[in-house]
Amino acid sequence: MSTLVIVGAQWGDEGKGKITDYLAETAEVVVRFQGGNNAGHTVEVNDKKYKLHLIPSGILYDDKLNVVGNGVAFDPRAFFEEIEYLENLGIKIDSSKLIVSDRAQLIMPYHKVLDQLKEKARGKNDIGTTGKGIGPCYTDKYERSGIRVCDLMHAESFREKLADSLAQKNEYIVKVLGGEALDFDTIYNEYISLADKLRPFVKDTSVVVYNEIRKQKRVLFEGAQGMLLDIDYGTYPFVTSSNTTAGGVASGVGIGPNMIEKAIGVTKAYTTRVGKGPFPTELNDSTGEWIREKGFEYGTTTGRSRRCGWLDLVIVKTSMRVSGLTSLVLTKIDTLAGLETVKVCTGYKLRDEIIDYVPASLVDLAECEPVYEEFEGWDNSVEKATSIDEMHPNARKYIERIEELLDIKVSIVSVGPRRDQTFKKS
Ligand code: 2SA
Ligand code: GDP
Ligand code: MG
Repeated sequence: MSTLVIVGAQWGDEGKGKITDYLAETAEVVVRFQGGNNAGHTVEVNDKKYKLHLIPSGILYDDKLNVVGNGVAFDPRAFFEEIEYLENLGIKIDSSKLIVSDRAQLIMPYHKVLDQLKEKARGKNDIGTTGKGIGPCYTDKYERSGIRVCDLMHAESFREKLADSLAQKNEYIVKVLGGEALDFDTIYNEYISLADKLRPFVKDTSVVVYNEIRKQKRVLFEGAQGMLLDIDYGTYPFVTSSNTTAGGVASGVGIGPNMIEKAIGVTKAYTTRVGKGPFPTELNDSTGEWIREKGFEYGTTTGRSRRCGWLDLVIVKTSMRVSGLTSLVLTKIDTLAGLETVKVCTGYKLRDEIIDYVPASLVDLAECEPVYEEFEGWDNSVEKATSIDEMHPNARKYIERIEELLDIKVSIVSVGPRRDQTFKKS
Protein backbone atom coordinates (compact mmCIF):
# COMPACT_ATOMS: atom_id res chain seq x y z
CA MET A 1 0.00 0.00 0.00
CA SER A 2 1.29 3.44 -0.82
CA THR A 3 -0.95 6.27 0.24
CA LEU A 4 0.01 9.73 1.39
CA VAL A 5 -2.06 12.61 2.73
CA ILE A 6 -0.83 16.14 2.02
CA VAL A 7 -2.34 18.69 4.40
CA GLY A 8 -1.68 22.31 5.27
CA ALA A 9 -0.16 22.57 8.76
CA GLN A 10 -1.12 26.25 9.29
CA TRP A 11 -3.93 28.50 7.96
CA GLY A 12 -3.63 27.42 4.32
CA ASP A 13 -1.56 28.66 1.39
CA GLU A 14 1.51 26.78 2.58
CA GLY A 15 2.19 25.53 -0.95
CA LYS A 16 0.13 22.31 -0.91
CA GLY A 17 -0.62 22.60 -4.63
CA LYS A 18 3.04 22.93 -5.51
CA ILE A 19 4.01 19.96 -3.30
CA THR A 20 1.14 17.79 -4.57
CA ASP A 21 2.24 18.49 -8.15
CA TYR A 22 5.86 17.67 -7.21
CA LEU A 23 4.92 14.38 -5.53
CA ALA A 24 2.39 13.48 -8.23
CA GLU A 25 5.25 12.77 -10.60
CA THR A 26 5.74 9.42 -8.88
CA ALA A 27 2.07 8.81 -8.04
CA GLU A 28 -0.82 7.46 -10.07
CA VAL A 29 -3.88 8.98 -8.42
CA VAL A 30 -4.52 12.39 -6.78
CA VAL A 31 -7.69 12.86 -4.72
CA ARG A 32 -9.38 15.93 -3.23
CA PHE A 33 -11.39 15.04 -0.12
CA GLN A 34 -12.82 18.31 1.28
CA GLY A 35 -13.40 21.99 0.56
CA GLY A 36 -14.30 23.28 -2.85
CA ASN A 37 -13.34 26.10 -5.15
CA ASN A 38 -12.60 28.28 -2.14
CA ALA A 39 -9.16 26.67 -2.41
CA GLY A 40 -6.48 28.25 -4.53
CA HIS A 41 -3.44 26.13 -5.36
CA THR A 42 -0.75 27.71 -7.53
CA VAL A 43 1.59 25.43 -9.42
CA GLU A 44 4.49 26.69 -11.54
CA VAL A 45 6.07 24.49 -14.17
CA ASN A 46 8.59 25.73 -16.75
CA ASP A 47 7.68 29.38 -16.14
CA LYS A 48 3.98 28.68 -16.70
CA LYS A 49 1.66 29.39 -13.77
CA TYR A 50 -1.51 27.35 -13.15
CA LYS A 51 -4.12 28.33 -10.57
CA LEU A 52 -6.21 25.39 -9.45
CA HIS A 53 -9.31 25.61 -7.27
CA LEU A 54 -11.49 22.51 -7.53
CA ILE A 55 -9.47 20.19 -9.72
CA PRO A 56 -6.69 18.17 -8.02
CA SER A 57 -3.10 19.28 -8.59
CA GLY A 58 -2.18 16.08 -10.48
CA ILE A 59 -4.03 17.39 -13.53
CA LEU A 60 -0.94 18.91 -15.15
CA TYR A 61 0.36 15.42 -15.97
CA ASP A 62 -1.25 13.39 -18.75
CA ASP A 63 -1.08 10.04 -17.01
CA LYS A 64 -2.56 10.65 -13.53
CA LEU A 65 -6.10 9.98 -12.41
CA ASN A 66 -7.55 12.99 -10.56
CA VAL A 67 -10.49 12.41 -8.27
CA VAL A 68 -12.94 14.90 -6.74
CA GLY A 69 -14.14 12.95 -3.71
CA ASN A 70 -17.53 12.86 -1.99
CA GLY A 71 -16.36 15.22 0.78
CA VAL A 72 -15.90 18.08 -1.69
CA ALA A 73 -18.43 20.90 -2.04
CA PHE A 74 -18.78 20.76 -5.81
CA ASP A 75 -19.71 23.78 -7.93
CA PRO A 76 -20.38 22.41 -11.45
CA ARG A 77 -20.16 25.87 -13.00
CA ALA A 78 -16.73 26.46 -11.44
CA PHE A 79 -15.68 22.94 -12.53
CA PHE A 80 -16.26 23.60 -16.22
CA GLU A 81 -14.77 27.10 -16.00
CA GLU A 82 -11.61 25.56 -14.54
CA ILE A 83 -11.49 22.88 -17.23
CA GLU A 84 -11.76 25.59 -19.90
CA TYR A 85 -9.04 27.67 -18.20
CA LEU A 86 -6.70 24.66 -18.09
CA GLU A 87 -7.45 23.62 -21.66
CA ASN A 88 -6.60 27.16 -22.79
CA LEU A 89 -3.21 26.65 -21.12
CA GLY A 90 -2.69 23.46 -23.13
CA ILE A 91 -3.72 20.86 -20.53
CA LYS A 92 -5.73 17.97 -21.95
CA ILE A 93 -8.71 16.96 -19.81
CA ASP A 94 -11.22 14.16 -20.20
CA SER A 95 -12.91 11.58 -18.02
CA SER A 96 -9.95 9.21 -18.31
CA LYS A 97 -7.92 11.57 -16.06
CA LEU A 98 -10.61 13.34 -14.04
CA ILE A 99 -13.61 11.91 -12.20
CA VAL A 100 -16.14 13.34 -9.73
CA SER A 101 -17.94 11.56 -6.92
CA ASP A 102 -21.66 10.94 -7.40
CA ARG A 103 -22.01 11.62 -3.66
CA ALA A 104 -20.40 15.09 -3.68
CA GLN A 105 -22.72 17.89 -2.52
CA LEU A 106 -23.57 20.48 -5.16
CA ILE A 107 -22.92 24.15 -4.55
CA MET A 108 -26.06 25.85 -5.82
CA PRO A 109 -26.36 29.54 -6.82
CA TYR A 110 -28.32 30.23 -3.62
CA HIS A 111 -25.43 28.95 -1.51
CA LYS A 112 -23.22 31.70 -2.88
CA VAL A 113 -25.92 34.33 -2.35
CA LEU A 114 -26.44 33.10 1.23
CA ASP A 115 -22.70 33.08 1.93
CA GLN A 116 -22.34 36.68 0.79
CA LEU A 117 -25.52 38.03 2.43
CA LYS A 118 -24.78 36.30 5.75
CA GLU A 119 -21.29 37.77 5.78
CA LYS A 120 -22.79 41.21 5.19
CA ALA A 121 -25.32 40.65 7.96
CA ARG A 122 -22.54 39.69 10.39
CA GLY A 123 -21.08 43.19 9.93
CA LYS A 124 -17.82 43.61 11.85
CA ASN A 125 -18.18 40.03 13.12
CA ASP A 126 -17.84 38.58 9.62
CA ILE A 127 -15.63 35.52 9.11
CA GLY A 128 -13.98 36.73 5.91
CA THR A 129 -15.16 33.83 3.76
CA THR A 130 -14.26 33.49 0.11
CA GLY A 131 -17.95 33.95 -0.81
CA LYS A 132 -18.02 30.72 -2.82
CA GLY A 133 -20.98 29.22 -0.96
CA ILE A 134 -18.96 26.67 1.00
CA GLY A 135 -20.56 27.17 4.45
CA PRO A 136 -24.19 27.13 3.23
CA CYS A 137 -23.50 24.06 1.05
CA TYR A 138 -22.13 22.05 3.99
CA THR A 139 -24.94 23.37 6.20
CA ASP A 140 -27.47 21.80 3.81
CA LYS A 141 -25.45 18.58 3.74
CA TYR A 142 -25.67 18.17 7.51
CA GLU A 143 -29.22 19.43 7.64
CA ARG A 144 -29.95 16.69 5.05
CA SER A 145 -31.45 19.01 2.49
CA GLY A 146 -28.43 19.16 0.16
CA ILE A 147 -28.53 18.15 -3.49
CA ARG A 148 -25.85 15.72 -4.60
CA VAL A 149 -24.17 15.11 -7.96
CA CYS A 150 -26.15 11.84 -8.33
CA ASP A 151 -29.40 13.81 -7.93
CA LEU A 152 -28.42 16.05 -10.81
CA MET A 153 -28.09 12.95 -13.01
CA HIS A 154 -31.88 12.40 -12.76
CA ALA A 155 -33.80 15.42 -14.06
CA GLU A 156 -37.09 14.71 -12.29
CA SER A 157 -35.56 14.06 -8.91
CA PHE A 158 -33.37 17.16 -9.34
CA ARG A 159 -36.44 19.26 -10.20
CA GLU A 160 -38.22 18.18 -7.01
CA LYS A 161 -35.23 18.72 -4.75
CA LEU A 162 -34.47 22.10 -6.27
CA ALA A 163 -38.10 23.23 -5.95
CA ASP A 164 -38.18 22.29 -2.25
CA SER A 165 -34.86 23.81 -1.43
CA LEU A 166 -35.26 27.00 -3.44
CA ALA A 167 -38.66 27.81 -1.90
CA GLN A 168 -37.10 27.69 1.58
CA LYS A 169 -33.96 29.56 0.60
CA ASN A 170 -35.84 32.31 -1.21
CA GLU A 171 -37.98 32.92 1.83
CA TYR A 172 -34.90 33.27 4.02
CA ILE A 173 -33.01 35.37 1.46
CA VAL A 174 -35.90 37.80 0.98
CA LYS A 175 -37.50 37.96 4.44
CA VAL A 176 -34.48 37.62 6.72
CA LEU A 177 -31.51 38.81 4.71
CA GLY A 178 -33.24 41.42 2.52
CA GLY A 179 -31.93 39.95 -0.73
CA GLU A 180 -33.61 39.15 -4.03
CA ALA A 181 -35.35 35.85 -4.78
CA LEU A 182 -33.62 33.53 -7.26
CA ASP A 183 -35.49 32.22 -10.29
CA PHE A 184 -36.24 28.47 -10.44
CA ASP A 185 -36.18 28.10 -14.25
CA THR A 186 -32.86 29.89 -14.63
CA ILE A 187 -31.16 27.59 -12.11
CA TYR A 188 -32.91 24.44 -13.35
CA ASN A 189 -32.06 25.02 -17.01
CA GLU A 190 -28.44 25.91 -16.31
CA TYR A 191 -27.85 22.90 -14.04
CA ILE A 192 -29.60 20.46 -16.39
CA SER A 193 -27.40 21.58 -19.26
CA LEU A 194 -24.34 21.20 -17.00
CA ALA A 195 -25.59 17.71 -16.03
CA ASP A 196 -25.16 16.44 -19.57
CA LYS A 197 -21.58 17.72 -19.72
CA LEU A 198 -20.85 16.32 -16.26
CA ARG A 199 -22.26 12.80 -16.80
CA PRO A 200 -19.08 11.20 -18.25
CA PHE A 201 -17.03 12.38 -15.25
CA VAL A 202 -19.40 11.02 -12.57
CA LYS A 203 -18.38 7.82 -10.81
CA ASP A 204 -18.64 6.05 -7.47
CA THR A 205 -15.16 7.34 -6.66
CA SER A 206 -14.95 5.37 -3.41
CA VAL A 207 -14.96 2.16 -5.46
CA VAL A 208 -12.36 3.52 -7.88
CA VAL A 209 -9.96 4.77 -5.19
CA TYR A 210 -10.36 1.60 -3.11
CA ASN A 211 -9.53 -0.58 -6.11
CA GLU A 212 -6.50 1.56 -7.04
CA ILE A 213 -5.15 1.23 -3.49
CA ARG A 214 -5.74 -2.54 -3.56
CA LYS A 215 -3.76 -2.68 -6.82
CA GLN A 216 -0.85 -1.05 -4.94
CA LYS A 217 -1.13 2.19 -6.94
CA ARG A 218 0.42 5.26 -5.30
CA VAL A 219 -2.40 7.55 -4.18
CA LEU A 220 -2.07 11.14 -2.91
CA PHE A 221 -4.83 12.85 -0.92
CA GLU A 222 -4.59 16.59 -1.48
CA GLY A 223 -5.87 18.76 1.37
CA ALA A 224 -7.23 22.25 0.92
CA GLN A 225 -7.04 25.16 3.41
CA GLY A 226 -5.09 24.26 6.57
CA MET A 227 -5.11 22.76 10.05
CA LEU A 228 -6.34 25.89 11.84
CA LEU A 229 -9.24 26.27 9.40
CA ASP A 230 -10.53 22.80 10.37
CA ILE A 231 -14.17 22.90 11.48
CA ASP A 232 -13.38 20.97 14.70
CA TYR A 233 -9.78 21.84 15.54
CA GLY A 234 -9.38 25.25 13.91
CA THR A 235 -9.89 28.69 15.43
CA TYR A 236 -13.69 28.23 15.45
CA PRO A 237 -15.78 30.05 14.24
CA PHE A 238 -13.06 31.60 12.04
CA VAL A 239 -12.68 28.39 10.07
CA THR A 240 -13.93 26.76 6.90
CA SER A 241 -16.79 24.25 7.03
CA SER A 242 -14.93 20.97 6.50
CA ASN A 243 -12.31 18.76 8.16
CA THR A 244 -9.06 19.97 6.66
CA THR A 245 -7.04 17.56 8.79
CA ALA A 246 -6.00 14.05 7.72
CA GLY A 247 -9.05 12.62 9.51
CA GLY A 248 -11.17 14.12 6.73
CA VAL A 249 -9.71 11.69 4.19
CA ALA A 250 -11.52 8.53 5.25
CA SER A 251 -15.01 10.06 5.23
CA GLY A 252 -14.28 12.46 2.34
CA VAL A 253 -13.08 9.71 0.01
CA GLY A 254 -14.94 6.66 1.27
CA ILE A 255 -12.06 4.45 2.37
CA GLY A 256 -11.07 3.05 5.76
CA PRO A 257 -8.59 4.94 7.95
CA ASN A 258 -6.34 1.85 7.86
CA MET A 259 -5.73 2.61 4.16
CA ILE A 260 -3.96 5.85 5.04
CA GLU A 261 -0.27 5.20 5.42
CA LYS A 262 1.50 8.54 5.82
CA ALA A 263 0.60 12.18 6.25
CA ILE A 264 2.82 15.15 5.48
CA GLY A 265 2.20 18.64 6.78
CA VAL A 266 3.09 21.40 4.38
CA THR A 267 4.49 24.24 6.50
CA LYS A 268 5.50 27.71 5.35
CA ALA A 269 8.74 29.04 6.89
CA TYR A 270 6.54 31.80 8.39
CA THR A 271 2.78 32.02 8.95
CA THR A 272 -0.01 33.63 6.93
CA ARG A 273 -3.74 33.86 7.32
CA VAL A 274 -6.41 35.26 4.99
CA GLY A 275 -9.72 36.21 6.52
CA LYS A 276 -10.55 37.20 10.08
CA GLY A 277 -9.67 35.48 13.36
CA PRO A 278 -6.88 35.18 15.93
CA PHE A 279 -3.24 35.04 14.84
CA PRO A 280 -0.80 35.12 17.81
CA THR A 281 2.43 35.68 15.84
CA GLU A 282 0.99 38.24 13.42
CA LEU A 283 3.33 41.08 12.47
CA ASN A 284 1.37 44.31 12.13
CA ASP A 285 4.51 46.21 11.19
CA SER A 286 6.97 46.84 8.39
CA THR A 287 8.45 43.31 8.71
CA GLY A 288 4.99 41.81 8.13
CA GLU A 289 4.54 44.11 5.15
CA TRP A 290 8.00 43.18 3.82
CA ILE A 291 7.20 39.44 4.03
CA ARG A 292 3.85 40.00 2.25
CA GLU A 293 5.49 41.79 -0.66
CA LYS A 294 8.51 39.45 -0.96
CA GLY A 295 6.34 36.32 -0.66
CA PHE A 296 3.57 37.79 -2.82
CA GLU A 297 1.04 36.89 -0.15
CA TYR A 298 -2.24 37.58 -1.90
CA GLY A 299 -5.19 35.15 -2.12
CA THR A 300 -5.15 32.86 -5.16
CA THR A 301 -8.95 32.78 -5.33
CA THR A 302 -9.97 36.24 -4.12
CA GLY A 303 -6.79 38.34 -4.41
CA ARG A 304 -7.14 39.43 -0.74
CA SER A 305 -3.93 40.33 1.05
CA ARG A 306 -2.77 37.68 3.48
CA ARG A 307 -1.82 38.62 7.03
CA CYS A 308 1.79 37.63 7.78
CA GLY A 309 3.68 36.66 10.94
CA TRP A 310 6.49 34.50 12.33
CA LEU A 311 6.47 30.72 12.17
CA ASP A 312 4.35 29.37 15.01
CA LEU A 313 5.44 25.90 16.13
CA VAL A 314 2.52 25.59 18.56
CA ILE A 315 0.27 25.46 15.51
CA VAL A 316 2.49 23.01 13.67
CA LYS A 317 2.67 20.80 16.77
CA THR A 318 -1.11 20.82 16.98
CA SER A 319 -1.20 19.75 13.32
CA MET A 320 1.25 16.95 14.01
CA ARG A 321 -1.04 15.64 16.74
CA VAL A 322 -4.42 16.03 15.05
CA SER A 323 -3.34 14.82 11.59
CA GLY A 324 -0.80 12.22 12.75
CA LEU A 325 1.87 13.82 10.59
CA THR A 326 4.79 11.55 9.69
CA SER A 327 6.99 14.36 8.32
CA LEU A 328 6.94 18.03 7.35
CA VAL A 329 7.55 19.86 4.09
CA LEU A 330 9.06 23.29 4.60
CA THR A 331 8.24 25.88 1.92
CA LYS A 332 9.15 29.51 1.19
CA ILE A 333 12.37 29.57 3.14
CA ASP A 334 13.61 31.79 0.27
CA THR A 335 11.01 34.45 1.15
CA LEU A 336 12.66 35.13 4.51
CA ALA A 337 16.09 35.62 2.87
CA GLY A 338 17.36 39.15 3.48
CA LEU A 339 16.03 39.55 7.03
CA GLU A 340 18.74 40.13 9.61
CA THR A 341 16.96 38.04 12.22
CA VAL A 342 14.09 35.60 12.03
CA LYS A 343 11.89 34.51 14.93
CA VAL A 344 10.07 31.28 15.68
CA CYS A 345 7.36 30.86 18.31
CA THR A 346 8.12 27.82 20.47
CA GLY A 347 5.27 28.07 23.00
CA TYR A 348 2.49 30.28 24.31
CA LYS A 349 2.55 31.94 27.71
CA LEU A 350 -1.01 31.61 29.01
CA ARG A 351 -1.25 33.29 32.40
CA ASP A 352 1.41 31.50 34.52
CA GLU A 353 1.92 28.55 32.23
CA ILE A 354 3.79 27.84 28.99
CA ILE A 355 1.59 25.69 26.72
CA ASP A 356 2.40 23.92 23.44
CA TYR A 357 -1.11 23.39 22.05
CA VAL A 358 -3.77 25.71 20.61
CA PRO A 359 -6.49 26.24 23.24
CA ALA A 360 -10.11 25.76 22.16
CA SER A 361 -11.41 29.02 23.59
CA LEU A 362 -10.67 32.18 21.63
CA VAL A 363 -10.72 34.02 24.97
CA ASP A 364 -7.77 31.91 26.13
CA LEU A 365 -6.07 32.17 22.75
CA ALA A 366 -6.30 35.97 22.87
CA GLU A 367 -4.40 35.87 26.16
CA CYS A 368 -1.62 33.69 24.75
CA GLU A 369 1.68 35.50 24.34
CA PRO A 370 4.12 33.86 21.94
CA VAL A 371 7.50 32.85 23.35
CA TYR A 372 10.14 33.36 20.66
CA GLU A 373 13.50 31.92 19.74
CA GLU A 374 15.62 34.13 17.48
CA PHE A 375 17.77 33.08 14.51
CA GLU A 376 20.35 34.84 12.35
CA GLY A 377 19.12 35.41 8.81
CA TRP A 378 20.36 34.11 5.45
CA ASP A 379 20.72 35.47 1.93
CA ASN A 380 19.01 34.87 -1.41
CA SER A 381 21.42 32.08 -2.35
CA VAL A 382 18.94 29.62 -0.77
CA GLU A 383 16.66 29.83 -3.81
CA LYS A 384 19.35 28.10 -5.90
CA ALA A 385 19.98 25.27 -3.41
CA THR A 386 19.35 21.76 -4.70
CA SER A 387 20.22 19.99 -1.45
CA ILE A 388 20.38 20.78 2.25
CA ASP A 389 24.19 20.95 2.03
CA GLU A 390 23.98 23.75 -0.53
CA MET A 391 21.90 25.92 1.78
CA HIS A 392 23.25 28.93 3.63
CA PRO A 393 24.33 27.57 7.07
CA ASN A 394 21.85 29.80 8.93
CA ALA A 395 18.94 28.51 6.83
CA ARG A 396 20.12 24.97 7.51
CA LYS A 397 20.28 25.72 11.25
CA TYR A 398 16.73 27.09 11.06
CA ILE A 399 15.44 23.86 9.52
CA GLU A 400 17.39 21.59 11.86
CA ARG A 401 16.21 23.50 14.94
CA ILE A 402 12.58 23.21 13.78
CA GLU A 403 13.09 19.44 13.49
CA GLU A 404 14.61 19.37 16.95
CA LEU A 405 11.93 21.48 18.62
CA LEU A 406 9.10 19.46 17.06
CA ASP A 407 10.80 16.06 17.05
CA ILE A 408 9.81 15.39 13.43
CA LYS A 409 11.77 15.25 10.17
CA VAL A 410 11.49 17.80 7.38
CA SER A 411 11.40 15.45 4.38
CA ILE A 412 11.14 18.02 1.57
CA VAL A 413 12.34 21.62 1.27
CA SER A 414 10.92 24.13 -1.21
CA VAL A 415 13.04 27.15 -2.11
CA GLY A 416 10.94 28.79 -4.82
CA PRO A 417 7.58 28.51 -6.58
CA ARG A 418 8.74 26.30 -9.47
CA ARG A 419 8.48 22.52 -9.55
CA ASP A 420 12.27 22.28 -9.93
CA GLN A 421 12.90 24.45 -6.84
CA THR A 422 12.21 21.53 -4.54
CA PHE A 423 14.43 18.85 -3.03
CA LYS A 424 14.16 15.85 -0.73
CA LYS A 425 16.00 16.30 2.53
CA SER A 426 15.76 12.95 4.26
P1 2SA B 1 -14.86 29.75 3.34
O1 2SA B 1 -14.98 30.50 2.05
O2 2SA B 1 -16.19 29.55 4.03
O3 2SA B 1 -14.08 28.49 3.24
O4 2SA B 1 -14.03 30.76 4.32
C1 2SA B 1 -13.87 30.44 5.70
C2 2SA B 1 -12.45 30.72 6.18
O5 2SA B 1 -11.54 29.88 5.47
C3 2SA B 1 -10.55 30.65 4.85
N1 2SA B 1 -10.15 30.07 3.56
C4 2SA B 1 -8.91 30.14 3.08
N2 2SA B 1 -7.75 30.54 3.66
C5 2SA B 1 -6.65 30.49 2.89
N3 2SA B 1 -6.65 30.15 1.55
C6 2SA B 1 -7.80 29.77 0.96
N4 2SA B 1 -7.89 29.68 -0.38
C7 2SA B 1 -7.59 30.88 -1.21
C8 2SA B 1 -6.11 30.96 -1.51
C9 2SA B 1 -8.13 32.12 -0.50
C10 2SA B 1 -8.22 33.41 -1.28
O6 2SA B 1 -5.53 29.92 -1.78
O7 2SA B 1 -5.52 32.04 -1.48
O8 2SA B 1 -7.97 33.50 -2.48
O9 2SA B 1 -8.61 34.41 -0.63
C11 2SA B 1 -8.98 29.69 1.73
N5 2SA B 1 -10.24 29.29 1.49
C12 2SA B 1 -10.95 29.52 2.62
C13 2SA B 1 -11.22 32.01 4.61
O10 2SA B 1 -10.29 33.05 4.41
C14 2SA B 1 -12.01 32.17 5.89
O11 2SA B 1 -11.14 32.58 6.93
P1 GDP C 1 -1.78 26.25 -1.31
O1 GDP C 1 -3.15 26.78 -1.15
O2 GDP C 1 -1.25 25.63 -0.06
O3 GDP C 1 -1.62 25.35 -2.50
O4 GDP C 1 -0.83 27.52 -1.58
P2 GDP C 1 -1.08 28.72 -2.60
O5 GDP C 1 -0.79 28.24 -3.98
O6 GDP C 1 -2.38 29.37 -2.36
O7 GDP C 1 0.02 29.74 -2.10
C1 GDP C 1 1.37 29.42 -2.08
C2 GDP C 1 2.11 30.42 -3.01
O8 GDP C 1 3.49 30.32 -2.78
C3 GDP C 1 1.91 30.13 -4.49
O9 GDP C 1 1.92 31.34 -5.18
C4 GDP C 1 3.11 29.27 -4.85
O10 GDP C 1 3.51 29.42 -6.21
C5 GDP C 1 4.16 29.88 -3.96
N1 GDP C 1 5.20 28.96 -3.46
C6 GDP C 1 5.10 27.65 -3.10
N2 GDP C 1 6.26 27.21 -2.58
C7 GDP C 1 7.12 28.26 -2.64
C8 GDP C 1 8.48 28.44 -2.23
O11 GDP C 1 9.12 27.57 -1.69
N3 GDP C 1 9.01 29.69 -2.42
C9 GDP C 1 8.32 30.72 -2.99
N4 GDP C 1 8.91 31.89 -3.13
N5 GDP C 1 7.04 30.57 -3.38
C10 GDP C 1 6.45 29.36 -3.20
MG1 MG D 1 -4.14 28.56 -1.41
